[in-house]
Amino acid sequence: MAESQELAQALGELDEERVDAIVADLIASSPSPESVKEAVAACQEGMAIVGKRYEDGEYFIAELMVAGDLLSDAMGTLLPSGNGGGAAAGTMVVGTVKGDVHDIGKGIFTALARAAGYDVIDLGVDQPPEAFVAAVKESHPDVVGLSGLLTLALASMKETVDALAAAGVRDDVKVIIGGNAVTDLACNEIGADGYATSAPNGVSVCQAWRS
Ligand code: B12
Repeated sequence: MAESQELAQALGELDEERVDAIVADLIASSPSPESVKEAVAACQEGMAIVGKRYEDGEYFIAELMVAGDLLSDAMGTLLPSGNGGGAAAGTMVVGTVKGDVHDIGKGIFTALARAAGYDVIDLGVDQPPEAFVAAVKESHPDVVGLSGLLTLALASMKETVDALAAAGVRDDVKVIIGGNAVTDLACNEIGADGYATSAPNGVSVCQAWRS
Protein backbone atom coordinates (compact mmCIF):
# COMPACT_ATOMS: atom_id res chain seq x y z
CA MET A 1 0.00 0.00 0.00
CA ALA A 2 1.42 3.38 -1.04
CA GLU A 3 0.34 5.04 2.24
CA SER A 4 2.33 2.47 4.23
CA GLN A 5 5.50 3.28 2.34
CA GLU A 6 4.83 6.98 2.78
CA LEU A 7 4.24 6.47 6.51
CA ALA A 8 7.47 4.51 6.93
CA GLN A 9 9.38 7.17 5.01
CA ALA A 10 7.80 10.07 6.93
CA LEU A 11 8.66 8.45 10.25
CA GLY A 12 12.19 7.70 9.10
CA GLU A 13 12.58 11.36 8.17
CA LEU A 14 11.04 12.49 11.49
CA ASP A 15 8.41 14.45 9.54
CA GLU A 16 5.85 14.88 12.31
CA GLU A 17 3.30 16.75 10.20
CA ARG A 18 3.26 14.06 7.52
CA VAL A 19 3.10 11.20 10.06
CA ASP A 20 0.18 12.87 11.88
CA ALA A 21 -1.67 13.56 8.63
CA ILE A 22 -1.30 10.01 7.28
CA VAL A 23 -2.39 8.46 10.60
CA ALA A 24 -5.33 10.89 10.94
CA ASP A 25 -6.50 10.14 7.38
CA LEU A 26 -6.32 6.41 8.06
CA ILE A 27 -8.32 6.65 11.28
CA ALA A 28 -10.91 8.89 9.57
CA SER A 29 -11.47 6.17 6.96
CA SER A 30 -12.68 3.64 9.62
CA PRO A 31 -9.89 1.21 8.71
CA SER A 32 -10.11 -2.56 8.83
CA PRO A 33 -7.97 -4.35 11.45
CA GLU A 34 -5.73 -5.43 8.54
CA SER A 35 -5.10 -1.82 7.47
CA VAL A 36 -4.26 -0.88 11.05
CA LYS A 37 -1.83 -3.80 11.25
CA GLU A 38 -0.25 -2.62 8.01
CA ALA A 39 0.17 0.88 9.41
CA VAL A 40 1.73 -0.51 12.61
CA ALA A 41 4.16 -2.52 10.47
CA ALA A 42 4.95 0.63 8.47
CA CYS A 43 5.77 2.45 11.70
CA GLN A 44 8.13 -0.35 12.65
CA GLU A 45 9.75 -0.05 9.21
CA GLY A 46 10.11 3.68 9.78
CA MET A 47 11.88 3.01 13.08
CA ALA A 48 14.23 0.66 11.24
CA ILE A 49 15.13 3.59 8.95
CA VAL A 50 15.77 5.70 12.06
CA GLY A 51 17.94 2.93 13.53
CA LYS A 52 19.96 2.70 10.31
CA ARG A 53 20.53 6.45 10.22
CA TYR A 54 21.62 6.31 13.86
CA GLU A 55 24.06 3.51 13.06
CA ASP A 56 25.36 5.51 10.06
CA GLY A 57 26.03 8.52 12.31
CA GLU A 58 23.39 10.63 10.55
CA TYR A 59 21.07 10.68 13.59
CA PHE A 60 22.00 10.99 17.25
CA ILE A 61 20.27 10.26 20.57
CA ALA A 62 18.13 13.41 20.23
CA GLU A 63 16.73 12.09 16.94
CA LEU A 64 16.09 8.68 18.53
CA MET A 65 14.05 10.40 21.22
CA VAL A 66 12.06 12.42 18.70
CA ALA A 67 11.43 9.20 16.75
CA GLY A 68 10.33 7.46 19.95
CA ASP A 69 7.81 10.23 20.72
CA LEU A 70 6.55 10.26 17.14
CA LEU A 71 6.02 6.51 17.19
CA SER A 72 4.34 6.55 20.60
CA ASP A 73 1.89 9.20 19.40
CA ALA A 74 1.15 7.30 16.19
CA MET A 75 0.61 4.07 18.14
CA GLY A 76 -1.62 5.83 20.65
CA THR A 77 -3.87 6.88 17.78
CA LEU A 78 -3.72 3.63 15.83
CA LEU A 79 -4.10 1.06 18.56
CA PRO A 80 -6.98 0.57 20.98
CA SER A 81 -5.99 1.37 24.54
CA GLY A 82 -8.65 -0.64 26.29
CA ASN A 83 -9.44 -4.30 26.60
CA GLY A 84 -10.78 -5.80 23.40
CA GLY A 85 -13.84 -7.05 25.22
CA GLY A 86 -15.35 -10.46 24.80
CA ALA A 87 -14.25 -13.47 26.80
CA ALA A 88 -11.18 -12.86 28.90
CA ALA A 89 -8.25 -14.58 27.26
CA GLY A 90 -6.26 -14.57 30.47
CA THR A 91 -3.99 -12.37 32.50
CA MET A 92 -0.54 -11.19 31.50
CA VAL A 93 2.23 -9.38 33.31
CA VAL A 94 4.57 -7.52 30.98
CA GLY A 95 7.58 -5.30 31.50
CA THR A 96 10.90 -4.21 30.06
CA VAL A 97 13.67 -5.96 31.95
CA LYS A 98 16.35 -4.45 34.18
CA GLY A 99 18.83 -2.13 32.47
CA ASP A 100 16.63 -1.44 29.44
CA VAL A 101 14.32 1.56 29.03
CA HIS A 102 12.94 0.88 25.54
CA ASP A 103 9.17 0.66 25.82
CA ILE A 104 7.59 1.44 22.48
CA GLY A 105 7.52 -2.19 21.30
CA LYS A 106 6.28 -3.33 24.69
CA GLY A 107 3.50 -0.77 24.39
CA ILE A 108 2.46 -2.16 21.01
CA PHE A 109 2.49 -5.74 22.29
CA THR A 110 0.45 -4.66 25.33
CA ALA A 111 -2.11 -2.88 23.16
CA LEU A 112 -2.48 -5.84 20.78
CA ALA A 113 -2.74 -8.32 23.68
CA ARG A 114 -5.46 -6.18 25.27
CA ALA A 115 -7.25 -6.04 21.95
CA ALA A 116 -7.09 -9.86 21.90
CA GLY A 117 -8.86 -9.98 25.26
CA TYR A 118 -5.97 -10.27 27.72
CA ASP A 119 -5.99 -8.39 30.97
CA VAL A 120 -2.48 -6.91 30.86
CA ILE A 121 -0.59 -5.59 33.86
CA ASP A 122 2.25 -3.41 32.53
CA LEU A 123 5.06 -3.02 35.05
CA GLY A 124 6.94 -0.40 33.02
CA VAL A 125 10.61 -0.25 32.08
CA ASP A 126 13.91 -1.18 33.75
CA GLN A 127 12.16 -3.69 35.98
CA PRO A 128 14.29 -5.96 38.20
CA PRO A 129 13.54 -9.69 38.55
CA GLU A 130 11.97 -9.10 41.99
CA ALA A 131 9.30 -6.89 40.43
CA PHE A 132 8.21 -9.70 38.10
CA VAL A 133 8.26 -12.23 40.96
CA ALA A 134 6.11 -9.93 43.12
CA ALA A 135 3.65 -9.31 40.28
CA VAL A 136 3.32 -13.05 39.57
CA LYS A 137 2.68 -13.81 43.23
CA GLU A 138 0.10 -11.04 43.46
CA SER A 139 -1.77 -11.40 40.17
CA HIS A 140 -1.31 -15.09 39.23
CA PRO A 141 -1.02 -14.34 35.48
CA ASP A 142 -1.16 -16.98 32.75
CA VAL A 143 1.67 -15.33 30.84
CA VAL A 144 4.72 -13.23 31.70
CA GLY A 145 6.03 -11.11 28.81
CA LEU A 146 9.60 -9.85 29.04
CA SER A 147 10.63 -7.08 26.67
CA GLY A 148 14.15 -5.92 25.86
CA LEU A 149 16.00 -4.35 22.93
CA LEU A 150 19.51 -4.14 24.23
CA THR A 151 21.79 -7.15 23.95
CA LEU A 152 22.34 -6.88 27.70
CA ALA A 153 18.59 -7.34 28.20
CA LEU A 154 19.07 -11.02 27.38
CA ALA A 155 21.06 -11.51 30.59
CA SER A 156 18.36 -9.66 32.56
CA MET A 157 15.71 -11.90 31.00
CA LYS A 158 17.61 -14.98 32.15
CA GLU A 159 17.96 -13.51 35.66
CA THR A 160 14.23 -12.88 35.68
CA VAL A 161 13.31 -16.43 34.64
CA ASP A 162 15.78 -17.81 37.20
CA ALA A 163 14.21 -15.61 39.89
CA LEU A 164 10.74 -16.93 39.01
CA ALA A 165 12.10 -20.47 39.40
CA ALA A 166 13.82 -19.66 42.70
CA ALA A 167 10.54 -18.22 44.00
CA GLY A 168 8.76 -21.45 43.04
CA VAL A 169 6.38 -19.81 40.52
CA ARG A 170 8.11 -20.56 37.20
CA ASP A 171 5.85 -23.51 36.39
CA ASP A 172 2.69 -21.51 37.13
CA VAL A 173 3.22 -19.27 34.08
CA LYS A 174 4.25 -19.29 30.44
CA VAL A 175 7.10 -16.91 29.72
CA ILE A 176 7.42 -15.12 26.38
CA ILE A 177 10.38 -12.90 25.54
CA GLY A 178 10.21 -10.20 22.89
CA GLY A 179 12.31 -7.54 21.24
CA ASN A 180 14.86 -7.18 18.50
CA ALA A 181 17.61 -9.10 20.27
CA VAL A 182 15.68 -12.31 20.97
CA THR A 183 16.29 -15.48 19.00
CA ASP A 184 15.44 -19.15 19.22
CA LEU A 185 18.84 -19.79 20.78
CA ALA A 186 18.42 -17.01 23.34
CA CYS A 187 14.96 -18.34 24.17
CA ASN A 188 16.44 -21.75 25.02
CA GLU A 189 19.30 -20.31 27.02
CA ILE A 190 17.01 -18.00 28.96
CA GLY A 191 14.57 -20.82 29.64
CA ALA A 192 11.54 -19.01 28.21
CA ASP A 193 8.62 -20.89 26.68
CA GLY A 194 8.48 -18.78 23.54
CA TYR A 195 9.74 -15.66 21.80
CA ALA A 196 8.66 -13.15 19.19
CA THR A 197 10.28 -10.30 17.31
CA SER A 198 6.95 -8.74 16.43
CA ALA A 199 3.92 -7.97 18.57
CA PRO A 200 1.33 -9.76 16.37
CA ASN A 201 3.47 -12.92 16.42
CA GLY A 202 3.80 -12.62 20.17
CA VAL A 203 0.04 -12.50 20.60
CA SER A 204 -0.35 -15.53 18.30
CA VAL A 205 2.17 -17.49 20.40
CA CYS A 206 0.21 -16.69 23.58
CA GLN A 207 -3.09 -17.60 21.94
CA ALA A 208 -1.65 -20.95 20.83
CA TRP A 209 -0.81 -21.72 24.48
CA ARG A 210 -4.50 -21.48 25.36
CA SER A 211 -5.65 -24.12 22.89
C1 B12 B 1 13.74 4.67 19.90
C2 B12 B 1 15.04 4.10 20.39
C3 B12 B 1 15.53 4.55 21.63
C4 B12 B 1 14.75 5.52 22.52
C5 B12 B 1 13.70 4.66 23.28
C6 B12 B 1 12.41 5.43 23.53
C7 B12 B 1 11.37 4.54 24.14
N1 B12 B 1 10.47 5.18 24.85
O1 B12 B 1 11.34 3.33 23.98
C8 B12 B 1 15.88 6.07 23.46
C9 B12 B 1 16.44 7.35 22.88
C10 B12 B 1 15.48 6.32 24.91
C11 B12 B 1 16.94 4.98 23.31
C12 B12 B 1 17.97 4.82 24.23
C13 B12 B 1 19.02 3.95 24.04
N2 B12 B 1 19.23 3.15 22.98
CO1 B12 B 1 17.88 2.83 21.61
N3 B12 B 1 16.91 2.64 20.03
C14 B12 B 1 15.77 3.13 19.62
C15 B12 B 1 15.45 2.59 18.19
C16 B12 B 1 15.78 3.67 17.16
C17 B12 B 1 14.03 2.16 17.95
C18 B12 B 1 13.46 1.18 18.98
C19 B12 B 1 11.98 1.05 18.74
O2 B12 B 1 11.19 1.64 19.46
N4 B12 B 1 11.61 0.32 17.67
C20 B12 B 1 10.22 0.21 17.23
C21 B12 B 1 9.49 -0.88 18.01
C22 B12 B 1 8.06 -0.96 17.52
O3 B12 B 1 10.14 -2.10 17.70
P1 B12 B 1 10.59 -3.12 18.83
O4 B12 B 1 10.97 -2.39 20.06
O5 B12 B 1 11.54 -4.09 18.26
O6 B12 B 1 9.25 -3.87 19.24
C23 B12 B 1 8.61 -4.82 18.42
C24 B12 B 1 9.11 -6.25 18.64
O7 B12 B 1 10.45 -6.32 19.06
C25 B12 B 1 8.13 -6.83 19.60
N5 B12 B 1 8.30 -6.70 21.04
C26 B12 B 1 8.89 -5.74 21.78
N6 B12 B 1 8.77 -6.00 23.09
C27 B12 B 1 8.08 -7.16 23.19
C28 B12 B 1 7.70 -7.91 24.31
C29 B12 B 1 7.04 -9.10 24.12
C30 B12 B 1 6.63 -9.89 25.32
C31 B12 B 1 6.74 -9.55 22.81
C32 B12 B 1 6.05 -10.83 22.60
C33 B12 B 1 7.11 -8.81 21.70
C34 B12 B 1 7.78 -7.62 21.90
O8 B12 B 1 6.92 -6.20 19.25
C35 B12 B 1 7.15 -4.85 18.86
C36 B12 B 1 6.17 -4.47 17.80
O9 B12 B 1 6.08 -5.41 16.77
C37 B12 B 1 16.41 1.35 18.11
C38 B12 B 1 16.89 0.97 16.70
C39 B12 B 1 16.00 -0.07 16.06
N7 B12 B 1 16.03 -0.08 14.77
O10 B12 B 1 15.34 -0.83 16.72
C40 B12 B 1 17.56 1.79 19.02
C41 B12 B 1 18.40 0.71 19.74
C42 B12 B 1 17.52 -0.39 20.29
N8 B12 B 1 18.99 1.47 20.86
C43 B12 B 1 20.21 1.14 21.08
C44 B12 B 1 21.04 1.74 22.08
C45 B12 B 1 22.52 1.30 22.09
C46 B12 B 1 20.51 2.65 22.99
C47 B12 B 1 21.28 3.35 24.14
C48 B12 B 1 22.28 2.48 24.90
C49 B12 B 1 21.96 4.59 23.51
C50 B12 B 1 22.88 5.36 24.43
N9 B12 B 1 24.14 5.36 24.01
O11 B12 B 1 22.47 5.89 25.44
C51 B12 B 1 20.13 3.81 25.04
C52 B12 B 1 19.74 2.68 26.03
C53 B12 B 1 19.13 3.15 27.27
C54 B12 B 1 18.68 1.94 28.07
N10 B12 B 1 19.29 1.71 29.22
O12 B12 B 1 17.79 1.21 27.66
C55 B12 B 1 20.72 0.03 20.17
C56 B12 B 1 20.79 -1.35 20.86
C57 B12 B 1 22.03 -2.10 20.49
C58 B12 B 1 22.14 -3.40 21.23
N11 B12 B 1 22.07 -4.47 20.46
O13 B12 B 1 22.28 -3.47 22.42
C59 B12 B 1 19.68 0.16 18.98
C60 B12 B 1 19.43 -1.17 18.23
C61 B12 B 1 20.25 1.24 18.02
C62 B12 B 1 21.54 0.81 17.35
N12 B12 B 1 21.46 0.30 16.14
O14 B12 B 1 22.60 0.95 17.91
N13 B12 B 1 16.73 4.23 22.20
